[in-house]
Amino acid sequence: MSQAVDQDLICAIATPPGQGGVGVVRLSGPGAKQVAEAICVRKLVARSAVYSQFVHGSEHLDDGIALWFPEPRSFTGEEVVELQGHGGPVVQQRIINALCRLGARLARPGEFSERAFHNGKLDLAQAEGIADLIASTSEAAARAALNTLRGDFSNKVNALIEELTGLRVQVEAAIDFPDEEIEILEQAGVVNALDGLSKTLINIIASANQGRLLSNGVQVALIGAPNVGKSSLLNALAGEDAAIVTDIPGTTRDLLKIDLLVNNLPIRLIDTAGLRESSDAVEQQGVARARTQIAQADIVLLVVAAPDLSSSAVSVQLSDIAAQVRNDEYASARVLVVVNKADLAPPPDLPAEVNHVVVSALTGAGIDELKAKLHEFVGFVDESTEFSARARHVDALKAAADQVAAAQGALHDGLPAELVAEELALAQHHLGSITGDISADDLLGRIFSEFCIGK
Ligand SMILES: Nc1nc2c(ncn2[C@@H]2O[C@H](COP(=O)(O)OP(=O)(O)OP(=O)(O)O)[C@@H](O)[C@H]2O)c(=O)[nH]1
Ligand SMILES: [Mg+2]
Repeated sequence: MSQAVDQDLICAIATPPGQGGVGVVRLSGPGAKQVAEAICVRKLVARSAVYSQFVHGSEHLDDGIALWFPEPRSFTGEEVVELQGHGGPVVQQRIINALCRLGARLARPGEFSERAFHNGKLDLAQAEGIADLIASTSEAAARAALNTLRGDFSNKVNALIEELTGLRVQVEAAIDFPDEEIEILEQAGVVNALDGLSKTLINIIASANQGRLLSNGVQVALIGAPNVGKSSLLNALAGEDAAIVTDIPGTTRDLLKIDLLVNNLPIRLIDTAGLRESSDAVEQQGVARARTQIAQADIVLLVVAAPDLSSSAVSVQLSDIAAQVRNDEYASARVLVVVNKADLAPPPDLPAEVNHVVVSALTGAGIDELKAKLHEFVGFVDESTEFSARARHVDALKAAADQVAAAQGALHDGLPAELVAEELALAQHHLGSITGDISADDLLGRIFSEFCIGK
């Protein structure tokens, strides 16, 4: 790893804020033992629990256990001391203050993991696995994140990188023989190997996408005209009365976001103000906010009410929905039409291109089907996830697959081996960004800054 990293002594409270039986303060960097021994009344012993008073000057701060991990056998790869005391915010803050007076500084979010990464203890995907394990909201997500932390995902990526390296060597060797390049490459099995590589990539992309959905979920926005039952649907999906429901059009003004698990798929469900022209300044702002959600959501649930559809203007409304579905405004999101209030009127025949589901938020009819449709929509298959992943991993895998396809195309078209080698080098570059073999500092900074303090 080439990036410059701070190597000073850092400390942070590693346990969650608030009160708890035990609170852990973590110290990492040169002099960690020396500084910890300045507040412990006993000598520390490598990798052993030492029960001690924690004191600073004449002040008795706490009693607890000190654990010293000499470098490099520690989480960060540096000298680390963990002070396990009582889990109270003031007690722990006093220990932190003492450590800072003795020369440590407060760690930035994710700085321990970042150091572990730079010291080769973890690769980038594994470090992200830690964050996803901590943030996991279901057993399945925790299992998948643990697999990533243990290296399951990285091993697959590294195997691909190794294969690509071998292929590049063969392709580059053929560059010296311009007249026989294609024959040489075919004989060496490069064409077949690239086919195999591309199939493997497709499988890994599918697994990584499952992992991404399981760990990070999807944003789903409820959008539609006033009074169609958007808030009622949010309540029905959440199984609680989270949103205000009235028969007055324009009830919802602000966005209401709730996180829920729909059969293991984490969903952030967003209720929005009914879309209509309004002279009310507050409602106008609500409608503007609703529109921003259309742009940001992974899935838009376009809610309509069955009785409105069976009115005389039905055909106009249906084509209007179809037009909305095709509208550019919804382009990046996937739109699912939800025909609500099916208890009041028979559902209309929607045009085939309109992906829809018929429900009643009032009676609960069709809600399970809606949930299943959400899974189907994002291609999520519960129980099939091997490892956790993130959108950036899926993007990198897809970019690598595109380069491999370009290399296959170049070979097929008889283009010079230099070009094939170049495409393969780019594919390798994209894969390397997953594990952090090749990473820009700003990417690393962004990833680690999203970690919690003390991790
Ligand atoms: N019969 C019936 N009534 C429903 C159903 N869903 C919602 N309603 C009623 O429709 C009215 C409007 O419901 P809301 O959930 O507030 O509608 P909304 O789309 O959030 O409305 P705004 O926030 O004003 O945009 C309420 O009186 C609900 O009880 C349904 O499936 N069947
Ligand atoms: Mg509402």
